[in-house]
Amino acid sequence: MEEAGISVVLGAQWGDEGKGKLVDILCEKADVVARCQGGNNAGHTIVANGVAYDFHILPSGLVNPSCQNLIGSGVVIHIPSFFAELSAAQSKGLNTDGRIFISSRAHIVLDLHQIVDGLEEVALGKANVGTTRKGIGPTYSSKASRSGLRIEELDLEKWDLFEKRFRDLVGGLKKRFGDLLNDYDEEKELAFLKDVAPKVKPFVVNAIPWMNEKQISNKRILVEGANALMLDLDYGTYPYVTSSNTGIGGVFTGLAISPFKIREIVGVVKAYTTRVGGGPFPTEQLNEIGEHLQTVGREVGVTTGRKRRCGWLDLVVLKHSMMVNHYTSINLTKLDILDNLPEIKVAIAYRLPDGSEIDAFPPDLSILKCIEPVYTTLSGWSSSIANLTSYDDLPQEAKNYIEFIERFIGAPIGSVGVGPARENMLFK
Ligand code: 2SA
Ligand code: GDP
Ligand code: MG
Repeated sequence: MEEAGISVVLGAQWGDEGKGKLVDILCEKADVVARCQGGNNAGHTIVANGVAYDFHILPSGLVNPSCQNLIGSGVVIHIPSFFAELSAAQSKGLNTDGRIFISSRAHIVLDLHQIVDGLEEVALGKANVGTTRKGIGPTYSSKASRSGLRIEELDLEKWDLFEKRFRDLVGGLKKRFGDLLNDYDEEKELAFLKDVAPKVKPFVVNAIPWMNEKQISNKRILVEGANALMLDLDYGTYPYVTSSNTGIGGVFTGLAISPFKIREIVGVVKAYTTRVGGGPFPTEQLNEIGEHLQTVGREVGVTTGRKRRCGWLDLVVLKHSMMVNHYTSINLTKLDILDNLPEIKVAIAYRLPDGSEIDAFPPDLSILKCIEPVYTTLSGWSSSIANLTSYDDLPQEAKNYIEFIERFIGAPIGSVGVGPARENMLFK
């Protein structure tokens, strides 16, 4: 991040790899941090100067006082949650004045969308997706069906039009869900939006000229991905995915940036695998290994408090992720969580029921259900690496693990996380 240009940080697995921590480190040298997709389904934990911050919709660049922060056009925003998070950040001592901007094209998540999210999960029988119930899928559905409401519409000067569009959207969903929406108070939500409209306005910018000006003036821009590639609407384990493009594609559709200004695409990879919610997870360990990773790694959802499912590192997943996102380097995180395992397994292929092996991640859920991972076993290091300050001091077994991953996926590992704090990052 020393030079001008754009750095992109993307989750390479099923999320919660530790993107927030890397963004926090990189944003020390950034002028702008931008979110391009997702909403407050994301959850980043940052531990800076002894204070732990949980960010959901706010870009992690708020932790750096000299950074400006953009919630981009591809993001969906639940306004009450935005203000609640903003005041929580302020109460922890962050000065947010004049440092946070919302694209006028970002879509509004209504309380109604959140109710519908729950209904789709339970009443319509999709419970096994295990969404965060933050209204993300229903809001992107409204957007794609052209009935969604954008932030720029929330304006008292054109209130009659907003009210009509709001009532059309609500009416459409009421037709679809009928009595299930009897408890939803349409008038209350509309009154809230009317009241909050003038409070939102100071944050709103036309993000196209805004971002272009930053690029023309050679600002250092950091794009903070939310969720991760295996939750991508097109390239993840569909339909067990979120409703946005979480890969490199979402960076371009969610922000007006030049592909030629991208200097680096950093893939964040957890040293093992976790997943929240339903869906395929070939290397999941429903045994004491999984429990060990869950407990030692404190694998609990930042947004919903759900226990994360845990398993071995899956290099088939990472190769797939690499082929979609083309990482220029990898940040390997939570290596310290593997400290006390005498042996560590990594999946290098999948075996089909007929005994043949595949090394490309299959799009077909019925195939994913019947494959068995093919593992290579590496030696553990059986010592604590949590207080190390130099890459060279890592035990040889840990270096072997890192180099095995590098060779397999064909991208250099530039940094390794050995603890949650800023200083627990070893640069190669
Ligand atoms: P949604 O709510 O429509 O985006 O859910 C669809 C699927 O995407 C998964 N998803 C996530 N997976 C991991 N982490 C996420 N963020 C939170 C965190 C999750 C939490 O940082 O811990 O607190 O539970 C996240 N957001 C969405 C989700 O589990 C569904 O499988
Ligand atoms: P994100 O959604 O990708 O930003 O990740 P989350 O914040 O949801 O989850 C990652 C968790 O791991 C957070 O609690 C971090 O504080 C923590 N963390 C990040 N890197 C490391 C690391 O290298 N070691 C350990 N032990 N914890 C880490
Ligand atoms: Mg997270």
